[in-house]
Amino acid sequence: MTEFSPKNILVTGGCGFIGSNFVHYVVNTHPDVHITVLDALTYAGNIENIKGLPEDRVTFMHGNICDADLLDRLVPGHDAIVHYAAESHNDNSIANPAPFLETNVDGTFKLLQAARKYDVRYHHISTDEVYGDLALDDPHRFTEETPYNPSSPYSSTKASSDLLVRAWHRTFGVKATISNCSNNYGPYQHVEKFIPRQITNILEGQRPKLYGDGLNVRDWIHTDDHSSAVWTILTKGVIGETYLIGADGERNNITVLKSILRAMGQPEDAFELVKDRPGHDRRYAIDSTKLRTQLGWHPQHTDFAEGLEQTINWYTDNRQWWEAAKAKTEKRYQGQGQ
Ligand code: NAD
Ligand code: TDX
Repeated sequence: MTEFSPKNILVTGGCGFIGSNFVHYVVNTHPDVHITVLDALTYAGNIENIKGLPEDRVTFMHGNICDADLLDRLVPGHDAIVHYAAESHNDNSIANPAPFLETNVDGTFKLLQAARKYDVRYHHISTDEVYGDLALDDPHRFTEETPYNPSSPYSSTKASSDLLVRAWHRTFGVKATISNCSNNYGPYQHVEKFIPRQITNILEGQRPKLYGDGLNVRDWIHTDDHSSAVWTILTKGVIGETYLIGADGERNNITVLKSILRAMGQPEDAFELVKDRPGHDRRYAIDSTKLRTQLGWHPQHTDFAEGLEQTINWYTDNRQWWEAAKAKTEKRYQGQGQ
């Protein structure tokens, strides 16, 4: 197998949670690679996430992936696009779906057109949510063969974008791969998401908020393992293929919350049950056999208790990073009864 060795990568959404962790990962592990970050700095993007990285390794471009003229200026000269930029939060997609259609569908369309026009390798970051959900007692997990069945405005726009990628590969020969990953956790995750919301609630003296009965299951993976998987697929993946990324981390929400409470010295029952999310997916579970056996990837950060403790320490030590966003986010949740 000949490996692809990109030297000049365009990373969209590189100021968000997972994108910025990928930028750090590449800077730390591949000294011969230059990265251009294209990010619109929405409420979820923060330039602080890539601050301090060497200027000769990382260039920042403030802009929107829906801007085709900007892509015409930016894409030539890059040998790969890794597309993370998205509206990423299910609850927001229920409150206001429009930006999800624009960024996730139209933005992906614009990037695919640019990848096609300039013949640039394209890797598409997607989610396990495109497959819908599983029952708690279902013995199966999602595989690359599972039919698409998204539930929310967010996941349906991600599913749409995946289908565009498949069509642009088949019809126009775009050199594309797709990865669908499970729930990530780690540093730089926006406080609207489950784990950071609960940690920062406790740090602010508020009780954590659990949706519904708290028995919904998510398949947790450390964001550094997501980064190594994406790098593996970008460099060794077969063009036109989809790879599922997961680290066998299934846990229900109440178990995760009790682990956070224990680790932060709180009683295990110090939380509130709040209104459930409409259409709330019950369980996600990834079978990542294809990625492991065909490309030789394995997760390294599978000690969840240790990863959680590091994440708690990061939010404890970086209050200035999240305090402003926290106030706005909780106001929004309050309006939704959550
Ligand atoms: P995030 O919301 O933290 O970051 C998104 C980033 O994209 C932000 O920096 C934002 O400013 C930028 N952005 C948004 N709209 C843009 C636009 N129109 N043009 C340019 N930049 C724009 O998201 P995340 O959690 O880091 O997710 C990144 C990607 O990974 C998404 O594609 C998401 O669907 C996927 N994903 C996320 C998870 C998860 O657990 N969070 C799991 C699987 C896949
Ligand atoms: O306050 C909360 N209380 C709660 O019980 C929040 C914010 C969430 N939850 C529940 C809902 C989910 O069952 O926790 C679980 C995780 O919720 P989110 O962090 O919102 O993640 P989820 O909806 O599972 O989607 C995430 O993983 C897949 C990312 O946000 C997506 O971008 C990714 O595609």
